[in-house]
Amino acid sequence: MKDVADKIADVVHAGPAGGPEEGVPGKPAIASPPLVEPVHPVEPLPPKADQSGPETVSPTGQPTGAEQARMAQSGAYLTTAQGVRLPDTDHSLKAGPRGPVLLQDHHLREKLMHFDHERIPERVVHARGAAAHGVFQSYGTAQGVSKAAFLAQDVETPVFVRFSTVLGSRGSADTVRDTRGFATKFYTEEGVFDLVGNNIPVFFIQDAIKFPDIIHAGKPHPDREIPQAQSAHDTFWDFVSLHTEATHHTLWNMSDRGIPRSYRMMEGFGVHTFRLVNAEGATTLVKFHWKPKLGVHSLVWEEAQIIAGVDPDFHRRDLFDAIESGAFPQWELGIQTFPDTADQMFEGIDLLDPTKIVPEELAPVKPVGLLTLNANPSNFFAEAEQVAFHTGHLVPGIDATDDPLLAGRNFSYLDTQFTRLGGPNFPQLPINRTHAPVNDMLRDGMHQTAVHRGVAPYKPNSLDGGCPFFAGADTGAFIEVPVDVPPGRKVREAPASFGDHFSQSRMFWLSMTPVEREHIIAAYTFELGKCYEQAVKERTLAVLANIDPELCAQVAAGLGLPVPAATEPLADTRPSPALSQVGRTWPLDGRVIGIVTDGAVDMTGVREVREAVLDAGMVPLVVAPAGGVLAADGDPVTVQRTFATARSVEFDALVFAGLPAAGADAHGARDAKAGAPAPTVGDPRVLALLTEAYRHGKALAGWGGAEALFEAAGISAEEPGVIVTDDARGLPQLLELLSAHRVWERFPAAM
Ligand code: HDE
Repeated sequence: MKDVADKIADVVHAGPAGGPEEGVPGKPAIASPPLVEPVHPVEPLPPKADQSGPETVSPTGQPTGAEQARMAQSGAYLTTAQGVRLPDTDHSLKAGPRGPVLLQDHHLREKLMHFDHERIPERVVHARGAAAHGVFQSYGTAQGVSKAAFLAQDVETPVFVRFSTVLGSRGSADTVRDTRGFATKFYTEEGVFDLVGNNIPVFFIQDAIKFPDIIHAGKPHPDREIPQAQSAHDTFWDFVSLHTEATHHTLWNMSDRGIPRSYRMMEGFGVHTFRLVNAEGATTLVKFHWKPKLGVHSLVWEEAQIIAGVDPDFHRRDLFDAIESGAFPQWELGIQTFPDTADQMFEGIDLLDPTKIVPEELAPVKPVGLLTLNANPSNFFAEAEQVAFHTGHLVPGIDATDDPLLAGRNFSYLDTQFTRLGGPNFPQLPINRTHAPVNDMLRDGMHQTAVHRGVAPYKPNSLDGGCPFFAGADTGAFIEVPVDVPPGRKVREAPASFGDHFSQSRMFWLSMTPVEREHIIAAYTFELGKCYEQAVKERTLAVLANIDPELCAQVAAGLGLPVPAATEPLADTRPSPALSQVGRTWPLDGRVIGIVTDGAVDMTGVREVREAVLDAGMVPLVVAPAGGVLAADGDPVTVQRTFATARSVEFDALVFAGLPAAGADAHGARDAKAGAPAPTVGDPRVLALLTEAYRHGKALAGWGGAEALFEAAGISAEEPGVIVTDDARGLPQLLELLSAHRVWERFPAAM
């Protein structure tokens, strides 16, 4: 593990302060281009890793693999799009150096034309995201319930996963309070299967027809187009307080689940109930879960807000750095299975209602395979931006149910790709292309890149020898499972069971630990505190009264409003402990430890802590008054953050490594190399690091002047989560604290 963590430390930077290690490891240094190109360059060598294999085309006539890569970029000369070599791209063609630009400059015209069209519409929802390639290794444990080939024993399937926020635009911050998307494309041997899920297991609406309403309400106000990527505004709360089926999802958003610590530490859920079909044709209803190996962890709200300013790309960077360094994030895919009964209910829970979960205590999640993300996109646009997910991309063995939300999604996702990707041929884009042979008889259309062969793209035909042929009835997809369709009349109505909007909201609330409840209360108080409309706040309080009187009373107190009475009897429901994120311990891989030093007093201690952090699979970042390399007494120690560039939110714990004790020369001491003021109890930036980390429930350790520093910040060395030792030996205790994610006893000091 040490190697991996060491690499993360390097990737996680070098950073702005970086010394000689600055830059992205793994990437060869790019030499500055010569100012004057040689007049007669030698004939370029083939690209370094020559991927040109035998020329291959897919069954649809598209180039694949190496051939495809060659089409993107080849040769060492700059050319036009037509492949004509260019001697100059810095000057437009003019009638004399000061003369007018000439219309005949095709290179100028082509260059600007292409640039002007570089953007495609961003996704109408989930516009902001990050993605990675990986592999799914199946355990074979789902074989009994699904005949899907990728779920058979020990099958390895390439995957591409895109994580996202929902409301913000493409350039918005990562750490906003929002639901997160968790969409996975499985390139199975039987075709593409997309599992397009979220990090919250329920949805705001039960019927797809309400999707534009909830999204219009959550997006910025139409007149001012603010706020960006926020739910803390009137239109959102107006809608969810009137449309109470949104209560359960909104409560999850207001919980710590709305501000994940990392994409690597999020659960994922398919949300809807799907139907599995096994080789014998027997059906089982199922809910999909992704369980992160690193556990489920969140930021605290103040941390999330600060990060949105100091590092808006926090989640994107975290995912990229982890993968780049070899700390590959992993999730187990799990399934909850239910008998496929005529009523599609389980223990009184309507399986077709996407605002409901089935508690894990009632239906355990059985692991069926392991997802490992092991490669970053090599081109963000081509992959993360152009990937097109669709709930209708199903393979034999997995089928949709009559969940009305899922039905609407199956209809909607094709539509969005026409606008976003410019036509019906988006499945031909490399990232969307199936790894199974394609012979689809779909032809022509905008951006057709395949050169189809044959003369008879219709069935039946004799001119192409009847080709392509049908799959056997038991192997093909979209063979409808012969389930009964309930008889009924055409109505615009929902079943009565969909009318229960509060019982599971109450279950969620009751399942939270006290500290998680505090966070929920603070979140509602903050969000509603940002609203202007009194009626909206009052109506939301009335909704909260139907979840829990304490929740309602506390939020009302925060808003300075009277506590309304519940309009419905409180649901008699039992908690589901599996919903809480607090109380368990988790692996520490990839956690980031800040080691704050003055660069002079105890460099041996700094080295020891750094080593121990690496040994534990975590990432040590040395924080010093100025950048560079500290080498006062032996092996050099690279500074990754300076007091100017460090902010507590980047760290999971802080170690104050032998800083000068109080009373030492507070501002006069100088770092030997950089000549910067040494950190002492007096440095306000060190105090800010400390007090923020304390408020956010982070473990703190130190020796030397640490105790004095803690005291100056009003933090007693006796408190939980504070470790003061004589030297660098406090680390084992620190690791124990970290495995619980935060020092939970310290709340409600921070929210
Ligand atoms: Fe989506 N959703 N959605 N959604 N959704 C899109 O498709 C839509 C819903 C989810 O990383 C869009 O390609 C409707 C539930 C994710 O590319 C769009 C309805 C869940 C992503 C769309 C829903 C999701 C999307 C926008 C109600 C969780 C990002 C761009 C019927 C289970 C995928 C695009 C990515 C994206 C429509 C409801 C998850 C517009 C109409 C429920 C993770 O087609």
